[in-house]
This record gives sequence, C-alpha cells and structure tokens, in this order.
Amino acid sequence: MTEFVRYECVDAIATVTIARPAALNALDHATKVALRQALTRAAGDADVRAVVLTGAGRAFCVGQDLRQHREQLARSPQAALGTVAEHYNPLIMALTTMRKPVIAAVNGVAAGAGAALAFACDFRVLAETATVNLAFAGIGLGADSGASWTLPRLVGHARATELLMLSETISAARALELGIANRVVPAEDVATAASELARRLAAGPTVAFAAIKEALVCSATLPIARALGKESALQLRAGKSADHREAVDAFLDKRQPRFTGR
Ligand code: T3D
Repeated sequence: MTEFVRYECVDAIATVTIARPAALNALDHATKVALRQALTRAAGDADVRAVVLTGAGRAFCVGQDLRQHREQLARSPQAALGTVAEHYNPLIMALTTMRKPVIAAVNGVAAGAGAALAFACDFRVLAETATVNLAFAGIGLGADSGASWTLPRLVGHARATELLMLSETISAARALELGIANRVVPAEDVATAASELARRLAAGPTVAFAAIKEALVCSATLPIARALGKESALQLRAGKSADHREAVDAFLDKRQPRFTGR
C-alpha cells in the first residue's frame, strides 16, 4: 500500500504489515497515516472478513518513533503531543470498532503504542521470542493509545498498574500467563498460526462476531471514547514535563535519565 505499511488481501483475509524493520517498525508520521488508511480499507471492504496485523523483521512495533518525536517536541510540543488525538486514538478506534475480527500476529517486540495496538486487536498470537513492554512511563509519559482501557480488561487493574508503572519487558510465556496472549507459538510458526485463526474466523459468522465485539466494548463501565479523551488530556500534561523530554533525550543518548519530578 505504501512504503511503510503493506496491505495484502487473500481469501477474505487482509494482512496489514507495519514495514519499517530498520526502525523496529516505530511509528513515524507517514507510517501512522498509512496504517490508518490500511485499517480503514480493511474495515470498508465487505469481502474482508478477518484482518491480521503484524510487523516486518524482528519487531512487531515499538510505538512512537522517538527520533521524530524529539525533533517535533523541539519544534512544537503541541504538535508533537497532538499525535495522540490525531493518530493514535483513531487507530485504536479503527481496531476496536472494526466490524470483523482482528488478530495481532506479534512476531517480535511490542512496546508502547505498539503493544497498545496489539491489545486493541481481538486476538493476540505471540511468537515464543516476542516480548511486551509498556514503555510509556519509561520515557516519562502516562498511558495512551487505549492501553489504560484495554490492558486492565486483559490482565486486571493490579497487573495493569504494575506493567504500566514499571515498564518492564515481559516474555511471551508471561504474556500468556497474564492473559495478554491468546496463543504462543514457535517464532517460525507465528504467521501460519495467525493465518489459520484468521481463516477460521473468516469462515465464521461475521455479523455475529461484529455483534460480540461491539457488546464486549459496550460492556465496559466507561465508553472508550471518553477513556481515550481522558488519557489524551493527562498525556498532554505528562508530555509537557521536563522529565519526559529528559527521558526521551536519555533514551536516544543511551544513558540513564535524570528525573527531576518536574
Ligand atoms: O506525544 C506522543 O508522541 C506520545 C505518544 C506515545 C506513544 C508511544 O508509543 S510512547 C513509547 C515509545 N516507545 C518506547 O519508548 C520504546 C523504546 N524502545 C525500547 O524501550 C527498546 O528499544 C525495546 C524494549 C522496544 C527493544 O529493546 P531491544 O534491546 O530489543 O532493542 P534496542 O537496542 O533498544 O533498540 C534497537 C534500535 O531500535 C535502537 O537503534 P540503534 O541503536 O540500533 O540505532 C533503538 O534506538 C531503536 N528504537 C527502539 N525503539 C525505538 C527506536 N527508535 C525510535 N523510536 C523507538 N520507539
């Protein structure tokens, strides 16, 4: 579809691949736009009955491209932080409101908004070698991309708090124990396992699946649009902090951050 997001449709299954492998599929502006276009295309194509979201190379997706983010923060913090409302929230809404099942084929590391994209899918098939890291707090940010909404529903409030606040990398085996992963398979089988599941779902009652999906979303106490709005507001505050800038600088400079609490 574009240089950074591939779109293939075979036998009623659309496969959307985030394809910036040299950057571990980090999401820069162009990739976010292309990803949304691909998801919109899959949602709007009545011939597509299941969708697989995956990454090229060794990563699934490591979230926001922090190199581009640092440049944008220096130019215009407002514009940099506006990406949550402009790009991430619509991506999560596209996945959670898509009237067909979406499977995340998590072929490698999923971090930050990349992990949140997988959480917003209906199924997660992880490679044994994949890892998950809720990287937001590690760079001085709160949760975004729906992670504070989807993650507690997968693992419960206490574990979600731990994963979000400690930003520790967890293995695929741990993700399975916690309920983040539906299946864990050998790395070389992840695409096949996701395709098999997609094939099964694509051959199933698509309208019923859409009804189940919508019912599950509505069963939550807070509508996702309001939860996302709240996240965006809080993220704006954290994103303007000195500690956020310091942590982004520290990450890219490969040193420990010096947090000042401001
Ligand atoms: O306003 C807003 O923008 C808010 C939006 C926020 C949404 C978010 O997604 S916030 C979270 C952003 N993501 C992260 O903070 C993750 C940062 N990455 C990591 O913590 C680690 O790289 C991983 C745990 C994901 C993987 O670790 P590992 O050891 O497998 O790989 P590595 O050596 O750390 O990274 C390999 C390369 O990828 C490295 O580049 P180099 O040295 O080979 O040139 C590293 O800098 C680069 N990389 C990894 N993550 C990102 C990245 N480059 C840009 N952006 C990244 N997110």
